[in-house]
Amino acid sequence: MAAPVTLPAAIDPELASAARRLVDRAGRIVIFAHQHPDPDALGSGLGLAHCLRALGKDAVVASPDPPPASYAAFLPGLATVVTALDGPPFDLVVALDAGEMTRYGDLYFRYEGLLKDAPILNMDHHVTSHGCGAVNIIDTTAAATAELLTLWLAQEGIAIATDAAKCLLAGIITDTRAFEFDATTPRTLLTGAYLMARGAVPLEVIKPMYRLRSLTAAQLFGLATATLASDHAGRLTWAEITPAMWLAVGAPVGTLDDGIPSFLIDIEGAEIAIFFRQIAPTTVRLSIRTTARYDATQLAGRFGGGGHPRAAGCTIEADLATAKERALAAARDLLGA
Ligand SMILES: [Mn+2]
Repeated sequence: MAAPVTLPAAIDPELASAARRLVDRAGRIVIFAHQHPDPDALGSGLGLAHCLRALGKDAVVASPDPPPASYAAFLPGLATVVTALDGPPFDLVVALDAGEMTRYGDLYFRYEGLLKDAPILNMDHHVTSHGCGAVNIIDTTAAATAELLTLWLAQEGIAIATDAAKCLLAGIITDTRAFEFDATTPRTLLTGAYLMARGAVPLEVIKPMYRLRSLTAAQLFGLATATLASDHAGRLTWAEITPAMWLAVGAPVGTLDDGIPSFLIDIEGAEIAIFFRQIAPTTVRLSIRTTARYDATQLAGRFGGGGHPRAAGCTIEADLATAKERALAAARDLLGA
């Protein structure tokens, strides 16, 4: 038998107990996942719902937007997530993975009649979070809301059964890209271990999220990456996709081409990578990736785009040859400077 995993009491005990009191007093609980819900919001929500139902509570997860159906592969209970509320009034709202009520769309305001007597418990890990609850458990050192929620459940001695553990681990894995991002700490891994000890399996999340692609997407990947080119001794890499390639595999133009920009920047020696996506005769979208020495927003900014320092994008209204000529000249400028 594996050694038991023990989690630290990471949450201020008074805050943890205040949250516990809100839960103990409530019979009917609605858990909010933010708009365009990601697996952390949904996994945290469903994980908590599974635990609360085991305590005899009536718990439902609600999001203003329907969850992507593909997440059902690794989030047990996904089909129970609702986008509308009804029935008797709720006596607790738990808002997860965002610290402003506006990030939950119009859920709160649309159902104010059902929610007006329900206090709000907010748990989140975003640096921008101010807290939107009567009790706010905000920890920006947590890699995921699911990490923070697991710590709270463990600290309060609330049992996490297998389905809950699977949902919570999915939140941690997706917010860290399988423990790859800087936000991952020893505590994140310990929390993952705690959930694995309760039956969650990392591969069940990692494969569908990051590795599995449809045959059509794989064929498209082959066509696009066959255009791979480079110069500046491999420091600049690029590839392109055209409407003809989408047509050749029978996919709608502009779809199924995820993952190619990261493929281009992961080539050894690459410092700037550009993926040219021609979606119309004179419309070319660029996905730019860079390594730490270069700022992707600087390059995207030259063409009116933006994004993050390592990943940015822009659109050039020109034919593909012209768009490539202009963007590659700008990239060479940056590399030569
Ligand atoms: Mn999150």
